[in-house]
Amino acid sequence: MAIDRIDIDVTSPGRNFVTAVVTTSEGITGLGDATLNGRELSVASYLRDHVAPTLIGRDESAIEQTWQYLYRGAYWRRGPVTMSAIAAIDMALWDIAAKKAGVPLYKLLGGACRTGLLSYAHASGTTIDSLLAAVRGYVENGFHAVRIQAGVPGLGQIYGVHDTAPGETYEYEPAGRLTEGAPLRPAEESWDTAAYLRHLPEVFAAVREEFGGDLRILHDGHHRMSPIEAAKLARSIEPYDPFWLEDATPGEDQTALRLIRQHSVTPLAIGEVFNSVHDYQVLITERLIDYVRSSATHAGGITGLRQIMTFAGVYGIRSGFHGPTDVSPVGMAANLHLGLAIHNFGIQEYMPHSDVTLEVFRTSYRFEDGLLHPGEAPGLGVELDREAAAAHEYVPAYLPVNRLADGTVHDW
Ligand code: GCO
Ligand code: MG
Repeated sequence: MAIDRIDIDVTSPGRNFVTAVVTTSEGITGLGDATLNGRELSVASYLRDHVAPTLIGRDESAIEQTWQYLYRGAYWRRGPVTMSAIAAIDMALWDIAAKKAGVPLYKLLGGACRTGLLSYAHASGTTIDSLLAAVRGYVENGFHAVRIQAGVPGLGQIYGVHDTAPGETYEYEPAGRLTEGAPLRPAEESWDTAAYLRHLPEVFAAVREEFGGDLRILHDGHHRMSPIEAAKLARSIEPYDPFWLEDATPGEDQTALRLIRQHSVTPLAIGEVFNSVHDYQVLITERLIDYVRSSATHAGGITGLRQIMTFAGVYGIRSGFHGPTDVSPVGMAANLHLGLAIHNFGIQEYMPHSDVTLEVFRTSYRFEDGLLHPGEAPGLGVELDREAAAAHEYVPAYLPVNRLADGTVHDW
């Protein structure tokens, strides 16, 4: 058996997704997610123009070798575009291998280490009251862990904040779709770190007081703080027992986390923008983090993410895989199968996709009593309705740009 055909599908059911569809000479099809938010077409071209033609006729069961061939063979290593492209092929080959074996993928990865995956939802509100209402909705829906993001007095629209009616899940979508005829530019948001640092401990205090000690409370700093600001925040929220503080500082400076660690015992999570095990070298060996935030989609697929988790496991560091709506249902399924099969699973982010997305990508994963499970369908357990997908054409969409009050561009 060999790889016979590779199609790269770009579709936009509510938001953009890039999917590699790999078909073998026996007619088995595997799917891989290659969605890179705001830069989708560059990965599609990387796959179509530079990867797919080199793989036709190769043994589809040589998954590790294909990964190394694409990684080492390109000479130019790492980077989000390359690693998302490798991820898509890798996931598709794992999907094929598990379909051939007739088992859900987690069984090929070593089998289930647990009955389900503890998951966290995104609760947010422009005010503390609306945030509390959103948290309540998730708790009533069975979540034991909730990420909290709140509006900051004096600032307008900021990352991750939106009011929802109680019980309603919010399909968080920071990438703004550009309307025809309008200039092809990202939206702009404003930021003030001092105001945020003053406000957040109050937000944590309110949620902890309202929901008691059992609820796991998470927060995403979204790369906005300097190391000393992050240390100050990590220390100021410590009394409220946070489950984690995510992306406190921009991810590319691994040594920044040393400073946060010197001042606080708040658990730290980082890595959604990383794409290889090398990005974690200092963080893992110096025990500067507690959770790995990568997803299979952006970190070289199941093979790449498994490398990271094996390395992290040596240091007792656990997973907290990235699961926003810009990781497609295929990428989400890959995260779930790996999460079920590794010993050092921690928690899984869960932002449900919209109904229109789920009409195009039919999933078999399920959520019950706060736990996600990848399901028992062979392979990844996701089907792509290619006809339905073709009806949703790509729409340019970009993540916002952040500015300080004086116009300086700040990390978003
Ligand atoms: C998260 C992330 C996302 C990112 C998005 C960018 O923790 O889920 O920060 O919300 O902003 O994935 O594409
Ligand atoms: Mg994040």
